[in-house]
Amino acid sequence: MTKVKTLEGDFAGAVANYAIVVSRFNSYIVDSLQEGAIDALQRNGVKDANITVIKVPGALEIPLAVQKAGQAGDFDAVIALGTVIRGSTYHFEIVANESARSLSELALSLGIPVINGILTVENIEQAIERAGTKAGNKGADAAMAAMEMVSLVRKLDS
Ligand code: INI
Repeated sequence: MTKVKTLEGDFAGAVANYAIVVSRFNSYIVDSLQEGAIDALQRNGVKDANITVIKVPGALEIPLAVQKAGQAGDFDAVIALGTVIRGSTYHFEIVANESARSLSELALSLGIPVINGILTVENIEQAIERAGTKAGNKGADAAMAAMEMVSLVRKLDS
C-alpha cells in the first residue's frame, strides 16, 4: 500500500447540481442513456431537484448547450448524452469528432467536469449493447464519472 498522498473523488458528496444535455437524434437509444444517468445519480443520493435535463436536436448541438449551462453557473457538472451511429451517417467522423473535441475544450474553459457520454458506434447493435444491455449503460457510467469528478474538483479547490 502506497504512503504517497493521493487525491481521488468519491460518491459521498451528493449535494451538487447536475445538468444532463441530451440529444434527441437516435432517441430510442438516448432515452435509455438518460434513464441510466438519472438512475445512477438518484441511487447515489442526488435529489430530483438537483438534476436538470436539457434537450437538443443532435450531437452537434450538445456543445453550445453545455457551454450555456456551464456559463450560467448553476451546475457543478454537465453530462452530455447522445448517440452517433456510423451505419446511418456518412459524416460520422465529423459528428463524433467535433462533439468530443468541443466537450473536452469546454471542460477546460468552464472549469467544471463535462462528461462525454456520447456513444460513437458502428451500428445499432453496438448502441443497444451500451445502452442498458450486455455492455452496461454509458449514461450511468457518465453520471458516475460526473459525481466522482465533482468530488475530486472540490478536493483540489479546497
Ligand atoms: N446526430 C447525432 O446525434 N447522431 C447521429 O448519428 C447523427 N447522424 O447520423 O448524422 C447526427 N446528426 C445530426 C447532427 O448532430 C445535427 O443535429 C445536425 O447536423 C444539425 O446541426
